[in-house]
Amino acid sequence: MSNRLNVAPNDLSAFWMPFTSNRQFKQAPRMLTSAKDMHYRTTDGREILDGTAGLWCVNAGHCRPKITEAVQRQVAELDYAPAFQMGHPIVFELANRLVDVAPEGMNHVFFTNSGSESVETALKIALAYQRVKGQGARTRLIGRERGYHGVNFGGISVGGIVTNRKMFGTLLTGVDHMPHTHLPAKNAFTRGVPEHGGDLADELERIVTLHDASTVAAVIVEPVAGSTGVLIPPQGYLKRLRDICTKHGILLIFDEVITGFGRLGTPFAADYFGVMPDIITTAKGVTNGVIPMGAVFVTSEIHDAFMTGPEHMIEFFHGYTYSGNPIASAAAIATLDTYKEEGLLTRGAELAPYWEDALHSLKDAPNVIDIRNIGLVGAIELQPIAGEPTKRAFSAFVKAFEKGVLIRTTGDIIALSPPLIIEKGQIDEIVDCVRTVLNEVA
Ligand code: PXG
Repeated sequence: MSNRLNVAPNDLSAFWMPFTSNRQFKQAPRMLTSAKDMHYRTTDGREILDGTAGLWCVNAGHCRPKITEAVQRQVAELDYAPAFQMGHPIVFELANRLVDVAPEGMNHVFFTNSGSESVETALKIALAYQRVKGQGARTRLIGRERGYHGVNFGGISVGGIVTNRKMFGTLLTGVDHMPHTHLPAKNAFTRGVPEHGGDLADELERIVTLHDASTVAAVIVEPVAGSTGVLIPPQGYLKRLRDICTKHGILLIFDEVITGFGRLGTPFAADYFGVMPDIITTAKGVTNGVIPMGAVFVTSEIHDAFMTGPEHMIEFFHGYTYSGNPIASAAAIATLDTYKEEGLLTRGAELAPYWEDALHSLKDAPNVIDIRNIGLVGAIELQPIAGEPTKRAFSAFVKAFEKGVLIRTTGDIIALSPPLIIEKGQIDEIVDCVRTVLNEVA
């Protein structure tokens, strides 16, 4: 059996891989067989330094014993319990533990299985909330260009990534989009929060005026856009969005699927920016990526609005078979324990200056047209090869993997988001490798 895990399977065609160039991958597969702390191991026995925390989720590093043991214990004790009209103690404990680390006022949690489901759940809570408050005409949702909110229909409707939308019909109706905030001509090579572009929040006021506030339910944004290449909100931008939403009775949703659980050096991005939304979506880091789980946080104001009517009635017609699954819950509690014991929800703040200097040392590397950083997130934007967009960055990704470092690319942007346990020497290793591959793909 273990032997089988150490060789490449001889037929790769059955598995239709997600967000992957299937034909190219299957000609030269990159296979991972095990992991420990900051490293993966490949089928050919090489160690790969994880510069991306898996897909932005393995915040505490890989195969952490406490989490592994919690999952093993739980699967042997209570594997599954019905999620509707039944409960099990672990998920209630988890909800309390999550509320403790969440921003002030986020007092209730709805469980899902992924970031995409958290987004659908948040949008549905927002629409239903407006309706239970007697504001049933508020049915519009506002997202942002270049926003990524997962791959389900609500998420791609409010999302702003063209390739994720254009094949899939007319999507949700009643959705509008604010402009993105990426202004390289003004903000290139900014360290941390960019100076220019805060006034782009006023576009929300314009859109709300166009549709009339009485028709708008909610605005959803990633506080820091991740998938689209690490777009950091300009100074004052998020606060202005908050003020406009408050003024017009519109709910503000922060999609913290990436920024939640310590990525910016604070527990949540809402803490980092000092701006409180009404709803926060999370997933990924909630279980350290070990078992699928998402969690949507809401204020008491929102939760309590649903707790009316006859007590035998279901208050919110929504939920998943695996909402608050016992094994995912156990993984999440052990993950929160690990974060707490090792101070990981704030460790990014200590490392951020070193991370920032290391990344910006790449400024003079070939074809680098912008570098962005915040907390333990970074992006290096490359000049595309003329007529062959994405190719330069993808070649850099493949070469870095061959040299033993996992990076992530989107378009011609290299995105980095290592586990929060990274050491300074490993930051140097990632940056040195990126420098080497940028020379090779020049
Ligand atoms: N919202 C945000 C902000 C995300 O970043 C999702 C929702 C969807 O989560 P699920 O669990 O349904 O995938 C995400 C996911 C990348 C990358 O490399 C980013 C994500 C997923 C996979 C890859 O940028 N973000």
